[in-house]
Amino acid sequence: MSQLKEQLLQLREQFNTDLQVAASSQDLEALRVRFMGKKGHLTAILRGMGALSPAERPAAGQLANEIRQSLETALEEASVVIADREQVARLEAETVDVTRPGLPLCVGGRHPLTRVIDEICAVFSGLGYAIAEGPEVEYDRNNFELLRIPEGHPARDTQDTFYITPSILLRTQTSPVQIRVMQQQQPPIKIVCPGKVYRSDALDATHSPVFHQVEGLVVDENVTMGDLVGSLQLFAKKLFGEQTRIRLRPHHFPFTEPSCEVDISCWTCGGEGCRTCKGEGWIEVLGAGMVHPDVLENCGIDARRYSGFAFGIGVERTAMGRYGIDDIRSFFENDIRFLSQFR
Ligand code: 2NM
Repeated sequence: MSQLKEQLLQLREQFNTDLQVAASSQDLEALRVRFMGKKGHLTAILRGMGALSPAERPAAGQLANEIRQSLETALEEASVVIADREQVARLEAETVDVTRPGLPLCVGGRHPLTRVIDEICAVFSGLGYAIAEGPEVEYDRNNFELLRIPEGHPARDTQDTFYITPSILLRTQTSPVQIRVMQQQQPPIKIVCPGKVYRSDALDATHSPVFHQVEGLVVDENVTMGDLVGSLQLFAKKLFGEQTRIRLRPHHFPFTEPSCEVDISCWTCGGEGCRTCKGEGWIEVLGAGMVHPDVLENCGIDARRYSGFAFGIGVERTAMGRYGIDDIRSFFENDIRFLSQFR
């Protein structure tokens, strides 16, 4: 009997020591299995009770029960404390610091070419022009033939044009959009055509095989060169500032007669001559002219009744002048250090 009692008391002592170092609910469960499980220490000791005499059994049984009870109570209490501690740790780990500064938000901006195109279109919208768009893959006929650029004309040189088939190509100007509009509707016509155009040029600081144009077209009764000059003067003032003047120089285009190139007074020096205008006082921004009567007739418009003017603005050239960019390749390289300057 005293040996069994000794064993039970020792068991309780060992249990209490182990309980001290149990740190988690897993530790506790392992402890419970080790002492009170089917193959646990307590069960093993109780098996020894069979060897006791009937007189000794009640007292031994009582002690065993007390000890089992006390182990269970101790486990219970420890489990409440540990569960509580674990809960606190979990909440702490999940805490969100609502006062922390947020992640920086990246706000994009429009590409400088898009900005210039939008600005030009906004000015012409304000002057009553509609915006017309068309395909970048065009018929030879719309891009060249109907614009008085016949086969063999230097402007059709395969070196300057990307052909898809002998009669289909990447447009070299947005004029074919104006051809399409003239074929579909009678005057009055008053449109601008923004878009990408293609020429088989080697890429360098001032040339790109892809660039952008905004072309304008006005066709009505009694449209004169005076209307062209007045309209472009108005456009130049709105886009480059009220003090801007324009200057026309004679030129040649196959699709207009007469034709001219149009300069504006330098927005930096006002005409004195400076770095922006390379000492000229003037900056070339567009080409223009009176639409050739044959072009009108080619599209089903009566050239005896109607006349028109047209112009073409180079978007890259305008943006380079405007923002002081010296290499056309900057527009197409997608370098974020360049682009982020236009937010
Ligand atoms: C330019 C210069 C001069 C032009 C002519 C036409 C059309 F379709 F009416 F004949 N569209 N655009 C034109 C005229 C374009 O770009 C420098």
